[in-house]
Amino acid sequence: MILRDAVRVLVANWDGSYTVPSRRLYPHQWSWDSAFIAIGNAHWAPRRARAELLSLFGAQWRDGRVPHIVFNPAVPEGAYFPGPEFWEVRAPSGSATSGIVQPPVHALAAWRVHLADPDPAFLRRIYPKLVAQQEFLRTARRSAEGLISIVHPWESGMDNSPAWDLPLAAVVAGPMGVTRRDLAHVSPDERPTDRDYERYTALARAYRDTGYRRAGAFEVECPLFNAAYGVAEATLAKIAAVIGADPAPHEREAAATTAAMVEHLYDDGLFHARDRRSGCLLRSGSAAGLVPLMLPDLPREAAAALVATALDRFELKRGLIPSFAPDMPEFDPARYWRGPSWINLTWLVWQGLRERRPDLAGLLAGGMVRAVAHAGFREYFDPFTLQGHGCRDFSWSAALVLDVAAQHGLDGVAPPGRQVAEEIRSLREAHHVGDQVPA
Ligand code: 2M8
Repeated sequence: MILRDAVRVLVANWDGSYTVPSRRLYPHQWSWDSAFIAIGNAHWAPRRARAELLSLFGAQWRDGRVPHIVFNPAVPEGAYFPGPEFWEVRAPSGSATSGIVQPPVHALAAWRVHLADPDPAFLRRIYPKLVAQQEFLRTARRSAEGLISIVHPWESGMDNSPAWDLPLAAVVAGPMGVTRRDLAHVSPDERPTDRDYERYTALARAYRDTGYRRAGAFEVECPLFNAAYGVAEATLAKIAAVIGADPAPHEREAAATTAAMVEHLYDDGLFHARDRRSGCLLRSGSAAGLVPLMLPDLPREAAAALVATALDRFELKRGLIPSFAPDMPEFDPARYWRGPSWINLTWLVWQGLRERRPDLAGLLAGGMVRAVAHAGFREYFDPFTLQGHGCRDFSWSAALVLDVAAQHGLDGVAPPGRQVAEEIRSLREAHHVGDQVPA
């Protein structure tokens, strides 16, 4: 059964204190992957879920930044490019890391872990780390208008989105001079091109050469990233209330973020990225623009317009959100972030619809379960045929389907039936391993 198989994937990808996204393609710890994985693990292995987040935050930098990769020293340098020798940096803990970040979905993850298995001591421990993560983004990346920018497509998590084609074209890059490792595991037509990789590498190298301080040619305000930042503040307010801290500053910050996003990034039924250099909206058809549905105080009219766009341009009724709108010429149902559906992106939109439109949330819950039942825990899926693409046994596909099943059952009907609840309970007992929470 699906839930048992999901746990099998997560057990196989567990590395002692965190979970690799994929054994071969991504053999280290990734930042937002760990957040999604913790959300799924919370239902059957809550200690493991807490360990996952705490081990990621163990590599937090002094400036509060949470690096997008924490490298496992036991994995050979050649197993992943760009590895630690490229990034040339260590966290205060001594771990080799990258120097860029990913969308801050970790406060939400910590909260969901707490809801599944209440533990105020865990919340007390992780709260200051989550606050520091937000503080880094405010200090290093926020404009006077109140929006956070990213300095590399990898920071968006949607690395190869057509939304980045224009700003990326401004990056001057020579040949990479190194071998890509990803193509040893996945077909080239499902991954970025060499030209993209040359630019990714040039940008990351330029940022590294400023000591990870100054943005290079690429600086954009991404709606998914800003929505994650705003949701993190709204969630920190809830966490603060549980641990006796003051929720008010977080509530104010969340409201200000939503207001700035609506004022500067919203147009015509979708949120768009904005190029910090030119000040221009990067009007594309990226599903990142639907993620602000998660903002609790998004004005009603904007939410209704996003729902209409999701139904119309993103064909929500099929049950999966394509990463890029199928009505756009750049749409490609199989290539990385240029069209295929990802479970995490669909999950984020599902999360944004649960209270607003439970009927549509149910369709997405059913769609995510159907995709993995059809193709297995693949990295991404053709939104029309459900054909699986990218790597196999991908951790967040397994983790988030577990979460969806725990909330919605396997047929998209909330609350889940007795059978699913019992299945999850039995998984919890069968796998209740004594994982150690890092000191
Ligand atoms: C993908 O990104 C990495 C670089 O960070 C890569 O292509 O090598 C993205 O899908 C990203 O969102 C994800 O976190 C990472 C690991 O799953 O893989």
